[in-house]
Amino acid sequence: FTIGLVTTSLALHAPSQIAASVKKYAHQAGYQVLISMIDEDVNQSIQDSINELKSQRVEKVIINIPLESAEAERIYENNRDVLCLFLDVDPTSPVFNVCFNPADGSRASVEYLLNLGHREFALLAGPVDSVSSRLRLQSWQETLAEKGIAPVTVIHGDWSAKSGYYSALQMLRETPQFTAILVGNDQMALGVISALHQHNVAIPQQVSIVGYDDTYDSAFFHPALTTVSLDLDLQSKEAVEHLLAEDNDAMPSKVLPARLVVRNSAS
Ligand code: IPT
Repeated sequence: FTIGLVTTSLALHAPSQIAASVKKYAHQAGYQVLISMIDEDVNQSIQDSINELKSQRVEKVIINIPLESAEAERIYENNRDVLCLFLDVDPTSPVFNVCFNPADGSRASVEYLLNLGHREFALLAGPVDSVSSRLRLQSWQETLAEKGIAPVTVIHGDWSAKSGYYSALQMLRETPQFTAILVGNDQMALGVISALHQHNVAIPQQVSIVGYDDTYDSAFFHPALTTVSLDLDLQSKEAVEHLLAEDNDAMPSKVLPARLVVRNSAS
């Protein structure tokens, strides 16, 4: 018994945590996991990966690649002979998915900073072509707009710590009036923290930072990161359970909550 996992880069912390948890829960259910990692050239290579898995008799596949709903539907339509479950689509998409609510955690983080008195926000989002990145950014912006606040700057990174580092340097150079930075994931927040330390900007006394993911390392950043927590282990568990269910109609798509975890990087 084998299930497939088609995943984005495992150099990223969240997808690698998901892969580890998918393996764990699949093994518990008596299944092996074949992992196919793709990075670029997304559309073509997702189909290549699925074909590769099909040729190894895999009939159930978890897809952790950011996909707009139309793309995910196309993949579903072109692969009726395998059961595909998506982990990184808009949860309202009609395809079979187990995803996080993109709005609740984003909203909670903005409201937390507003209640602390912040009004000058810099936004560091993930890549433009990631659906999760887009939805997180959108709900930050909506929550700020409800209070009549326009962000000081909006920059896109690529999820890596390196991009967080260079984005923070750009913010300090071009729009240094911000008092808080909302960051689209914890790896970029790590880079932001490094840049601010280097420029002797005190966190959280001068600038507050809120991340997103709460991967295993985030509590050990300096300062410990206040962040939106995604229970990636739970997402993986639910995904395996949904995929292996006897009756998939009785186990429809599921939306998981995200919540703010308060540590020391915002005040
Ligand atoms: C999402 C992470 O939040 C982000 O940090 C990045 O690793 C991204 O994955 C890679 O695609 S989690 C995903 C299940 C929405």
